[in-house]
Amino acid sequence: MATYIVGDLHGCYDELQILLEKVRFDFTQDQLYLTGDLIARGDKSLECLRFVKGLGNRAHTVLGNHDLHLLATAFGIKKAKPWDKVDAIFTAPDADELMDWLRHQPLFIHNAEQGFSLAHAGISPDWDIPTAVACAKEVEQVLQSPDYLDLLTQMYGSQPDLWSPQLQGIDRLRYIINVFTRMRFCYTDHRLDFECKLPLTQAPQELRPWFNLDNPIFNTENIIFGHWASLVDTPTPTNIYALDTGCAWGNRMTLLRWEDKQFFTQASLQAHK
Ligand SMILES: [Mn+2]
Repeated sequence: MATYIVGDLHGCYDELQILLEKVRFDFTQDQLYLTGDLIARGDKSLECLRFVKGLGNRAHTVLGNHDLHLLATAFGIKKAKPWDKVDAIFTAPDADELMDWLRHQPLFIHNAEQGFSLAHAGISPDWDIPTAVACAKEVEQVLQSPDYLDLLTQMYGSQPDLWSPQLQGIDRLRYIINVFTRMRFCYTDHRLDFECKLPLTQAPQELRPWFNLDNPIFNTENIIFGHWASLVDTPTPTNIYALDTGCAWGNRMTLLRWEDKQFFTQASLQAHK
């Protein structure tokens, strides 16, 4: 049995299949973890959703910002962006099952046995692992409850940008969602920044990637994430695994085999402007 973790699919179904063939993924024994953002940008978002759902308990994904946005769009809260190329999902005969399945996926996976944690964007500089586990559960419970439409309507926005255990209600849930699905840079006082789109080397001095802030788990915990495609080819600490290498942007898809830490990559097959 082997454990694989793949970066954001973003509709790049063919590249995933090539990678799974390359490693001779064993559908009867192996496990596939995914960093979320299964859909949007690439040409085969519907195929990606169906495939991961079809893997059943062999697949473990976390939710990304695009996955949550897809849910909001499917339920009429937001409008689809044409360049996301997700319309085929909404008219598919299995659309309801796919959205129901997606709504039941977690925001965070802590695999204590194999020694890694997985989130789409990252873990708050103010959380330890038990807090991250508990916070993810708080959001998951609402998303899986009859109140999910309220949550999907009110999750948008970038405030509050600083954690406090006293946060309550939608403010608390929005902070948790933003950390797990949207975070990239933070200020040194741990406030989240959502403005800076610059590459790491050009970012203003007061901003740091979240994993460079002073949280002890950022030195000790193996943390795997996606979301930040422009980190491609940027070195990160050895326990910090940035797996989104921008396949949907014409770069490549990255698959990590956890047992021997071997990386497998597949160049994007899509035509790009
Ligand atoms: Mn993302």
